[in-house]
Amino acid sequence: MRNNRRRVIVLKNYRLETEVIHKGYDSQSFQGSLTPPLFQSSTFTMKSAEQGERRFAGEEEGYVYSRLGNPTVTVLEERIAELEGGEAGLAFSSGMAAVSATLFGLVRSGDHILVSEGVYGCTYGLLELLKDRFNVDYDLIAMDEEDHIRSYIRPETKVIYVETPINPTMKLVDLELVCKLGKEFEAKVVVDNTFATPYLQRPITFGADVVVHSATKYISGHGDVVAGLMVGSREFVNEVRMTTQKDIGGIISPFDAWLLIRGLKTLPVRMDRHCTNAVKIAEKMKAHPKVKDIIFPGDDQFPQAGIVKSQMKQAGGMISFLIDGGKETAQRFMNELQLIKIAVSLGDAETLIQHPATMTHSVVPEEKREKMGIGPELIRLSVGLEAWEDIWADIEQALEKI
Ligand code: 4LM
Repeated sequence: MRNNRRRVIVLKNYRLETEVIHKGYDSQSFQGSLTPPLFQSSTFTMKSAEQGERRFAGEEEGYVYSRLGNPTVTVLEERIAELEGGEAGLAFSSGMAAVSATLFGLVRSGDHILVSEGVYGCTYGLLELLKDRFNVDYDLIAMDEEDHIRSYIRPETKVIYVETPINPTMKLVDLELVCKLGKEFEAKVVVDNTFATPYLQRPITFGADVVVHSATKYISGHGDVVAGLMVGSREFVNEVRMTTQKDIGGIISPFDAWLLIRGLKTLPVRMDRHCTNAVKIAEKMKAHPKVKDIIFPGDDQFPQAGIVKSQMKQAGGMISFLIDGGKETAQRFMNELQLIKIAVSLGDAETLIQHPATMTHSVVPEEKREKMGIGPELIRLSVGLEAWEDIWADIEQALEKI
């Protein structure tokens, strides 16, 4: 059996804003349908038993079964590969399916993973699972200083895994530095690009080997899909497709792929709006006496402003902030909000707010959470697409009440 994907006409040399709309799809191959058709089919019929044999033997291209490939999913995979600047893409049923299939594809028992000092709570859970059940060790470390990173690299270090910006502390990782060390020590660099998206940051252009996404977030953009994506070399993507994805099975449904193709078309315009709204909200928050601190890469006093400049187009739409008074005050503030929704996830049209210590990162033990910078005062805001004045008015009225 081999990778059974139908080839579509490949468009070349367009800008990202054009590729999000056209890449990986030729309408004339699909009876002129402007939008990619939804192939809502679990399996694909063969003309003959011999054709079935040839396809399973990998001697003939063509779709076989939707766990191995589906024409709607192929459009999405080719599109995300182009946007990230990688050779090939792979779609999954969730961000965690993408993260787990990638790590299972890269490590073996006895290996070590070096991880940025902070990752999404379930990624932390996966690292613990790998450690407990499969003897894969890991270290969560600050990746600011080259010597510090070097001191943690061992002969068994096979992967450097980073989020940048980190969820939810908004710290950044210098991708050029990390990729340089990855090459030197022959460790694969995996970057979770969920918060930035390829519109704001393209890790492969800095030398990263693999990019993963929770496509549930900005890539979908509409809060109606849970999905994941991965981009890397054709060799690695094919290997994952035919091993850790095929045999563990975390594939995307054709309908969810179709929704992501639709969502991607507006990614650049949505991201511009998320970013400009976030700048406005951050400015207002910073000036408010009840806000103790904000952590926002777009703030001119952000300690890693140099990294924003060197590797990001804009600072993104996520703001973390602290208000005095611990968990109770944070929760009281959230309960006073009227327009802004209390919900995990991010990158949707609606502004969302959550309390990482008790929500997305509650699985991380308190001591490690504190080390990552996730205390009870920290609140995470995903700035939506509404009028920024309305978002701010809601925050302001809630702050007045605490
Ligand atoms: C959240 N995040 O933070 P799925 N990588 C990053 C993430 O933020 C997430 C995932 C992977 C949140 C979900 C509730 C940086 C998720 C995992 O949820 O499996 O698509 O992605 O609010």
